Amino acid sequence: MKRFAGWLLFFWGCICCICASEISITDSWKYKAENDERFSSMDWNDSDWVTVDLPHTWNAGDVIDEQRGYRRGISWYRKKLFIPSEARDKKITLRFDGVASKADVYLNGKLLKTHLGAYTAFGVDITDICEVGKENLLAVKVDNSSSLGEILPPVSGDFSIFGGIYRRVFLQWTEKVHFVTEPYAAVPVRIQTPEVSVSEASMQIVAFLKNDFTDTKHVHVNVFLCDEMNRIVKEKQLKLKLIPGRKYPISTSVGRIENPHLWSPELPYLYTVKVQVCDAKNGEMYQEVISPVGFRWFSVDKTGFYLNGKYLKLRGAARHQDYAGLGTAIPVEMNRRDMRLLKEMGANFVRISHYPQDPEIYRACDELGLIVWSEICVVNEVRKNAAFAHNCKEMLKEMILQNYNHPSVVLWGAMNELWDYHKQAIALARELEALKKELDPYRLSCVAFHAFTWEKPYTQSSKEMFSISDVNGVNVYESWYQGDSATIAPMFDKFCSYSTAKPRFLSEFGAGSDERIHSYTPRTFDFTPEFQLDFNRRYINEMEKRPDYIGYSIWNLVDFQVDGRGDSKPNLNQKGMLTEDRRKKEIYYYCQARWSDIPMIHIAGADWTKRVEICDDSINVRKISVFSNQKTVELIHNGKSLGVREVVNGEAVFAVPFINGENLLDARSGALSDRLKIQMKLLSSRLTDSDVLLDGLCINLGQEHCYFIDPQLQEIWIPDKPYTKGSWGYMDGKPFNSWPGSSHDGVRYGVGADIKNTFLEPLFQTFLIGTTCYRLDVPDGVYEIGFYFTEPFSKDERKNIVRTGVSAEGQRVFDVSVNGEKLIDSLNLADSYGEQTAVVKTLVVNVRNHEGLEILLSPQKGQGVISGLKVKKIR
Ligand code: GCB
Repeated sequence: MKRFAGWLLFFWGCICCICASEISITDSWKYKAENDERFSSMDWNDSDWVTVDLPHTWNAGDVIDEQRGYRRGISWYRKKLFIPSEARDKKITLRFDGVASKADVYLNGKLLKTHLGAYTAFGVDITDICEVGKENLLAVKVDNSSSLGEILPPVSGDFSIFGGIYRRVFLQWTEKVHFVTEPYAAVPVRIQTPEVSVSEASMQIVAFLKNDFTDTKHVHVNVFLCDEMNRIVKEKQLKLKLIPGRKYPISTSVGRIENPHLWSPELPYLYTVKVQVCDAKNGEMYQEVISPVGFRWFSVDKTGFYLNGKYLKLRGAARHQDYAGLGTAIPVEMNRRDMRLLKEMGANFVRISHYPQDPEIYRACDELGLIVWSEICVVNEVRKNAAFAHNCKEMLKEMILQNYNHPSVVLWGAMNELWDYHKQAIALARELEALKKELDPYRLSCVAFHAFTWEKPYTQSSKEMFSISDVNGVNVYESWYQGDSATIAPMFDKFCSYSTAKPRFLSEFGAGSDERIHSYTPRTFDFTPEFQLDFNRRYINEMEKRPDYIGYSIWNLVDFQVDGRGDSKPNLNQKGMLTEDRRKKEIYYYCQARWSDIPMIHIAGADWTKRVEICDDSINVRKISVFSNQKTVELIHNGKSLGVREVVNGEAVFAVPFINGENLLDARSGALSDRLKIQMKLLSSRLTDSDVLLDGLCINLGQEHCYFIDPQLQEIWIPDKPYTKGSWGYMDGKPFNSWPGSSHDGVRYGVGADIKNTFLEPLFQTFLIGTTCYRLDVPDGVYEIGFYFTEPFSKDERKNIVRTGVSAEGQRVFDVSVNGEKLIDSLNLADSYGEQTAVVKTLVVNVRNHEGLEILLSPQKGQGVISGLKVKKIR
């Protein structure tokens, strides 16, 4: 025990240091992707197990990598755990910040805890089992099987559940007089700020103290509230007599704090509360708890959200927690970085969804000034059994009690998009609501509804669901999964007519994008960043006009992995404003221009700097947006000013006369500037013009309005067109580029399938179907022709013979000939290569007598399909 040196400010620094009694145990774990109950035993030989460091998930590459599959099941971890002698005679605990989804924790062969739930922390008391000053054997059985969904949320969801010990683990010890954190790994001391105004605030602390010594202890509990300069603002002392084995509730306030510095997104002022428990006789300190505290008050009604008495429109995004290549096992700093990126975008809000996330996220929100909606993962469905309801409640308790002290947290959520408001679902919603209010009466409760469910006939059950929480969120995807730009605003109105009594929040809206696909005429579900911008622009414009929605949150800050999702990058939800490896998409800059006060300027198109376009003129006029939060911007193109334009809603649009070759764009506003170099290759539509075919003409068949960039070869695949004389195109058949009826009830990009053997899905997912003749009026010479094929439909899909153009037996067989010569005989893509597999065939053809290139796909069974053509003149 260390001696408590008194109340002097001078000693703060020392006190913080002496209280370090926590070790992060991240290195040298042994891992095995198998299940055998004997793995818990101390003498099991794990020398042939893989050595891993935490955080770790066994699914890091699974979801994205088509070879591996998404393993859901049981794995074991083992760790030799040395407990330092400093921990002798102390209360010793292990804290797991997150294990997905079920953990059985054994120490020295004994099962000490089973924890259910992938997204909340838990503690394991090892005091009586562990051997201090020695090595102990920690073994953890981890399970992320889908069957857990029967009793544990989420039953299902549009995100992958990465198995593993994917957050940090700590070995902690305290004196035997200590604050109680179990059973929910709660904050040791709860801080409440029930009354806050500009002139004064109150603060109370609520905790339980326990004496695990065998004799009675007299203690002083010293509470200090310090400002940012570490000056004591308030202090208080309690005197307690602690009988062994009992839990003592503490609830005390520190008196009125005059003229408090308020916490807000503009100025997230944080005080520090220090609570020390010291022996009354000798001043020795048993435990010190340090926690940030922010003073703010908020209220909400149908006119909006008010923070510290001022109207504040909540603007931000939701966040999933995985990262490219790492899955959910990300270094803790990456959590903070995500929040910083969100803040730098000008957001004041984050929906931590659909589950509680790393403690660092909440800390970062406190410090950066982001208002938090945090929810547990009751997504889509509620199982009707008692265990499910119990586990939901446990999870809610953990989320609230672990994150109680964060001033950033304003809204507690429990449910997202239930499909069916059955009796048990409504009962659970009510119970969770009551629990939220019981545990934390100072915050708002919220729920997110799905358009499909509330659009169903307005039944008594939906009426009930709308009446439960303080704030009703709605997830709207008009003009993405369904509807179009004209149905967005009516949908918002409609929700108002359903949720009449409660404040409303647009809790989700979003469109996917892929930096490899671009268009000047973006359309729903084409995955172009241009459509993502168009979509978000419409929603944001609408939301900014509507005080009846207290806020709006874009889905999602980041692209995230979803096993089985068939977008242009399979197994990924691409609605992020950042890519999965956190590169900024154009939409990020757009929001920054609209939301942030920090001066910025950005020329849109940074991910589209290499362009190939058909243009029979020497100048190709294209619109370019400049995003800025300044009043006006000037754009200079190859040294010539295109004028100064007013910035409207974060954007000024210029018509840029692109020339063949390099186009240097220079945007300026006062001292701000941004530069972008766009390499534009203008192709003549007349194939007789000399250079059209020298670098190769890459045509993305089936695609009508998008350009696709192969990031490795830097080839630009241009959209296709019907044939015109002197040029190229399909003579018959039809382009297939979108398809209603995906697993997400919307349209897909082409077939929306994970095409094996390639990363260039957008090239293979769209195709020509039923085409028998494709013509290119090329001049005489020797040509290399690349044919890009795939059987685009799965076996099941081919049962629909009309839609998929197969024969009555589900077959597709065709010949390919060029200029009358059969070069590929009886091509049966599904049988020879497997369905949805990329096949590239390259042939060399000599064109003579001005015959051009005539490619025939002659069907034997069903209709021919072809996804791409690359034609290059080699001689
Ligand atoms: C939703 C869900 C979310 C999905 C999103 C989408 O409504 O709440 O989990 O990821 O739609 O992108 O489809």
